[in-house]
Amino acid sequence: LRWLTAGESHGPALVATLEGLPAGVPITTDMVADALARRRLGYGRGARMKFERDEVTFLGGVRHGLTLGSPVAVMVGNTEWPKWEQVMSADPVDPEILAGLARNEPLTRPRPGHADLAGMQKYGFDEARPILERASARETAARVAIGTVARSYLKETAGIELVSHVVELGAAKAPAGVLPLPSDEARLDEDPVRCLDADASKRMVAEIDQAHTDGDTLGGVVEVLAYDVPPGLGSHVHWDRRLDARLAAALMGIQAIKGVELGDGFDLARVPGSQAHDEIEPTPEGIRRRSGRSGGTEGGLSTGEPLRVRAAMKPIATVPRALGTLDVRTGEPAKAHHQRSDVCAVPAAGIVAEAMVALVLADAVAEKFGGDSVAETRRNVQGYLDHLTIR
Ligand code: EPS
Repeated sequence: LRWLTAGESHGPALVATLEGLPAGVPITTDMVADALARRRLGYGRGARMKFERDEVTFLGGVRHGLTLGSPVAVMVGNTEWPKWEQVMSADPVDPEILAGLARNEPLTRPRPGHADLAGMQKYGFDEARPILERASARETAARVAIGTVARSYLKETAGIELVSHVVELGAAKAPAGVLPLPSDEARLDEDPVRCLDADASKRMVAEIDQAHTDGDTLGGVVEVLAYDVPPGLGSHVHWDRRLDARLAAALMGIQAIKGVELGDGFDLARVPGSQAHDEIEPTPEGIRRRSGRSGGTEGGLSTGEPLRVRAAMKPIATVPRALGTLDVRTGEPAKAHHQRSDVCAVPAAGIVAEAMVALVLADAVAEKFGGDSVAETRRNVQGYLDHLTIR
């Protein structure tokens, strides 16, 4: 698969293209709109999530609710655009008009933790707008849009289903070992922080309320699970073919993610080998692992057990209680600019992480099983599973 996104946070739209999926994947505008609506949920999101809408339009690759096998192009329109038409205009705008716009005030006090400063240095800008517009996590809407197509492909061809939940938010933690199933999705989406445990959810909401009062922001940890992943996706033969490496890169590529774990991840480094691995046993239903510590990959290959990956999100960098920085115009110490921000976007990060895991798995399924129609890919998956010599 190949995919790309383009678009700025306050531009007219985000666009994404996805190439390499077969014909016949069910996808509709409503399916993408529903996924985008899930991304906007979550207690602690900022004002923009309330007044802005995501408008979905397929521009190519889909006809009558099914992919055509041609590149899929989708546009997520930004209803805020009329307010930004001059500030973010692609064509030159009369400098006098721009000078009169408060929105166009140069952002010369870079926020610590955002791409602002290093981006200005690298691309030679004297203010942060041209950097933060693209660095913004608004771009994840485009990923969720194509992630929805990838997800439909996984379900149709291999029966793979995904679910995510929030396992930590600030200092509040969900109890370990409680894993949601895909059928828990509606229940998770109803929870203000997308946490399975009601008591932990209350503590997470309280953490967000406290951070809001304190003029602060919070991060957390999300976990994505994928069920019915066949054994043998990815490969042990080379570093960049390892499924775990591809998942780690994809999740680390989400704005504000600072850590990724496969299965029990860092905890595995703290226990002896006898407690770190998943013992294998033959059962009447086939080969099983007795535990899921590895997160469903061994040696860079999927094992056939549920896949489990975690991503740690740092707190939002636009901190209301503004952090120390400099004003690049004067070189003098200053407070970082802040207009508005989310207190916490961890629940939304779970939805984005699902999209990234779906894209990585779709890539791995397409690579292993090929096929130009959903029916052909499905036959290939079934043929592989039917002819596994060890199972
Ligand atoms: C973002 C900052 C906020 C968020 C935005 C991501 O936007 P603004 O600076 O306009 O208030 O609302 O997220 C989205 C718009 C979105 O759709 O997720 C940032 O700096 O990353």
